[in-house]
Amino acid sequence: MTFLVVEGPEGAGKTTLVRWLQTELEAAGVSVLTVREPGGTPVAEAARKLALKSRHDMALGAELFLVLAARADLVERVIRPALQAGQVVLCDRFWLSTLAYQVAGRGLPRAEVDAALRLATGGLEPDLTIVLDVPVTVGRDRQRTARKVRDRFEREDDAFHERVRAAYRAADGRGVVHIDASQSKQAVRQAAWHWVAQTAELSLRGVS
Ligand code: Z5A
Repeated sequence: MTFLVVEGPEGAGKTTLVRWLQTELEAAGVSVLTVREPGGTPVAEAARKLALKSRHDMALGAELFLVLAARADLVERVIRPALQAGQVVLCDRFWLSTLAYQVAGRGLPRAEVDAALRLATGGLEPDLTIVLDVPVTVGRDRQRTARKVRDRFEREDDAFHERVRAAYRAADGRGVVHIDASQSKQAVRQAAWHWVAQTAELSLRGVS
């Protein structure tokens, strides 16, 4: 059982990479479950809709608890059962997103958010977190080209997105690796596969 996460600011190429990794892992005979946050259960999808699309102003704590409610439901009802069944779980965003957006971006206090995160996840930690890094302007341009409809976060100013990016760039700890995602898709895939293959292999052999 291996829990893999892809993280990074808007337009970094997370979804593109997650789709490619799923295809490659399946081609290698690995049973993969792919999810994206916030979302993945009826309750989490309802929370996502409010957190991303609500037209009403909301308290910062309300936004935090929406993303954490989504995570708690996804972890308990989908991620843990899949890991226990021996699947590899591939997740588009996880707890680093909360530290980047709600702590660095919104300014909520780290210690309290850490405690809430532990409660929401039951302490579940990814085996590997790939952090994709792109300059804010590059991410924006990619989204514009992809004609993505902007959500509450994407409508924030550059200063907000620079804080988010800086938090990602500063992220470290167990299983966290960084990839320069302003490179070609091919180069990003190659770098990511190096880490994924290493992590999945170790785990499959029962070493990690
Ligand atoms: N949020 C939060 O606040 N707190 C939390 O705890 C969590 C989430 C979990 C979810 O957004 C929002 O929820 C997020 C933070 C908040 N909002 N923001 N910002 P989402 O799921 O709707 O969207 P996203 O995660 O930000 O995805 P994105 O902006 O669509 O970006 P992406 O997935 O990283 O990029 P992509 O869709 O793979 O690629 C975008 C385009 O770039 C596409 O046309 C690709 O073909 C192209 N691309 C990808 N890679 C490359 C390379 N290497 N070169 C050139 N072009 C590329």
